[in-house]
Amino acid sequence: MESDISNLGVPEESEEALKAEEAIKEAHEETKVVVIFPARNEERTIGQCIEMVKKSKYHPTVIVADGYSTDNTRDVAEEVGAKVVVSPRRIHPGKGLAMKTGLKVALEENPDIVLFIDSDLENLTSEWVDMLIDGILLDGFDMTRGSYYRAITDAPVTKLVAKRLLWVFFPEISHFDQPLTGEVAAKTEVWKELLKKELPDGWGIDVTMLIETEMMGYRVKEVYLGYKQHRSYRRYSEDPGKLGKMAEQVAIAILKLAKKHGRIDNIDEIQA
Ligand SMILES: Nc1nc2c(ncn2[C@@H]2O[C@H](COP(=O)(O)OP(=O)(O)OP(=O)(O)O)[C@@H](O)[C@H]2O)c(=O)[nH]1
Ligand SMILES: [Mg+2]
Repeated sequence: MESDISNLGVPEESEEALKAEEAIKEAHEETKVVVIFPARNEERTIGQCIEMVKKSKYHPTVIVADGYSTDNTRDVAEEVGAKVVVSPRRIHPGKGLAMKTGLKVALEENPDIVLFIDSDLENLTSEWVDMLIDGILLDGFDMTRGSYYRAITDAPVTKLVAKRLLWVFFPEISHFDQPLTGEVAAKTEVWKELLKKELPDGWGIDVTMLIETEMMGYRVKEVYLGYKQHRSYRRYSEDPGKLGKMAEQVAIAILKLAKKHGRIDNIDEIQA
């Protein structure tokens, strides 16, 4: 039997509930959000990704941090209303340099929250943006990070390098399911503090940002976003060797931070 609550004497919307709803609406309207897409040769997905995030209830502005794409990435991005910034140096892999470049430009807009999203996503929706920002605005975290369900053979560097080395050197951070996620939101204050640190120019940047944010004592939360489908997986699914440079740079980033934070001797405790 279906329950009918209409005649239970409970007011449909109490004054308190209305006030809370109003406060949330105000937060959405007043919060300035910038989304940054690092991108290198992503003409096939960048346009749709930008259009999706623009549908977020937080109405973000969008920056594409381009790493000298040789396809039409920059043109497509501008056509759908993004600002394009190009890294100061042509290096590859250069995701870290692109992120830092985009971040500096984003901070000039005095945002409250800046959010990075990969531009090779094929199933991105505006809810991803909403959920990550809700985690900061409504749940009180300083940084939120996307986690997902992925193809079983996806993310070998996460599984075989990042999570294993985090377990050895930073066990308190090893519970993160996706320490290399490209979807990361944080308050401006956190990004400003991170820019004062030594951040790698390549693939080491994501795990470095996670470790440094945790070491500064900020509150970091993983937000489950559902299934992740992205183009890069197809590039290496037949040959994981294509991820060699990424594996190397992620390992080096964690080892350098282990040294910096006095954890390098943890290896003496580990049986090999
Ligand atoms: N600007 C710039 N962006 C890059 C560079 N390399 C990768 N990117 C972008 O960074 C994002 C993540 O790169 P992917 O190749 O998808 O790697 P990933 O998905 O994080 O890692 P996997 O899960 O292991 O595939 C994508 O939006 C890329 O276009 C680069 O050298 N410069
Ligand atoms: Mg990818």
